Amino acid sequence: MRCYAYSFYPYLLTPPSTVVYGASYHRRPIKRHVTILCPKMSLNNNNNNNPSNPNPSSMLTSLTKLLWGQSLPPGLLVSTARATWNATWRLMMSQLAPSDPSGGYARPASKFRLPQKNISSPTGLHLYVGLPCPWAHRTLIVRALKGLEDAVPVSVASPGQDGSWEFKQANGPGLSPGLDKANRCRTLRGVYGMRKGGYDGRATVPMLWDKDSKEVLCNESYDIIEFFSSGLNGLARNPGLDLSPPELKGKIEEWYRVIYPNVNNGVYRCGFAQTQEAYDRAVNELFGTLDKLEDHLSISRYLCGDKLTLVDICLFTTLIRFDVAYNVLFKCTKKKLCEYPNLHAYMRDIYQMPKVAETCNFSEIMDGYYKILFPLNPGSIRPIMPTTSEHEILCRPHGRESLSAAIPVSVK
Ligand SMILES: N[C@@H](CCC(=O)N[C@@H](CS)C(=O)NCC(=O)O)C(=O)O
Repeated sequence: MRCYAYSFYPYLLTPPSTVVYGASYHRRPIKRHVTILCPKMSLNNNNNNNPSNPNPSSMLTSLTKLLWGQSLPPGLLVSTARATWNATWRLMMSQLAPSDPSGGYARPASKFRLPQKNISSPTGLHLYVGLPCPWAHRTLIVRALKGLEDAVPVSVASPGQDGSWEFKQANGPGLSPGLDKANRCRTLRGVYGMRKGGYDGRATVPMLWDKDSKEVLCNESYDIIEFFSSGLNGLARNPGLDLSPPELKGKIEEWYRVIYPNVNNGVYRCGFAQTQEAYDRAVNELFGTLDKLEDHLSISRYLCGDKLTLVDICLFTTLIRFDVAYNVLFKCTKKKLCEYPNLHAYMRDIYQMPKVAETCNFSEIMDGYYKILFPLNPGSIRPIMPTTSEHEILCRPHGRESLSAAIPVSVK
């Protein structure tokens, strides 16, 4: 069976209407509800006496009588609606987020990895991203910091109603959703499908495409940022910036082994958990790790000392989404990020680096999470932006310049 970590089919999106009514959990007289919600369904409104010619409104009246008349007590109605909704929710979640037997989110592995490949002529590269996605965001930041905008053009997809990536909007200014500039496809799935041999797996962003060979080079964000950081120096406007210097490689890997499962994927493990136990495990590991990071960042400007590295960028793209999306939608509620002074200042430090703020599009992030992940937010209501994530606040002095890495720090 095909697994979707994000997109799922629209035919599952409309729960039975009984669920909508069943949401009236408060116990008011049932008849009043019926009259208010749909006056035409009034119990005394049956003018059709011919049983051989049932009209839809009399059928509705009978159904209404059955469901909301004396024959179905409210308790039973609520438990029926609950069971129906629960089953529908489980079905939708199984398509949205594959899980292990304990109900924990099991992220599918990326299919196209870079290290095995030999990129002979890096002149036909094209990057596909979506602005809500934290994994794609990593690649945009490294591309910007290294000055690879001309060497690696980008197409920005937006999530369609079923969550799959599309190119349906006219190109706007700067980094905004637009058309597919490399292949003129309407969907990202269409681009993946152009490779020799086709493709029927998950069409995810980020994806690095080779226009010359018409091949997906890579769809794993960490491989792409490593490649952008050190594999394209001949084309980069800022080749001197090394985000993965040899002497820090060990530390970078150590930190990544901590932050990937507990923070980057950890927030998804909270949001996509399908049992209480799986959620409890994920949320404890997430906040346990944030607490450790908060301590560590009180004495170290960046994770590996006084130099920004790839692992900081990986942490940043999760932190910047924390209060606007994960805290609410993924139930990462123990604390907001703004309650961690060091983590918040560290995030501001990176946000204020040249060209980083332009890669953060909060409106796209909020739409991408609240309006697309239907099973987590069936009403699609987008909450108000928290003030602590506004640009002016993120531009406030971070005061981290004075921190030095003189004190030896270990990853635990
Ligand atoms: N391991 C991948 C994860 C990428 C990923 O899950 N991207 C999501 C968006 S945040 C996606 O494109 N999902 C579409 C789908 O699963 O159909 C990476 O780090 O690049």
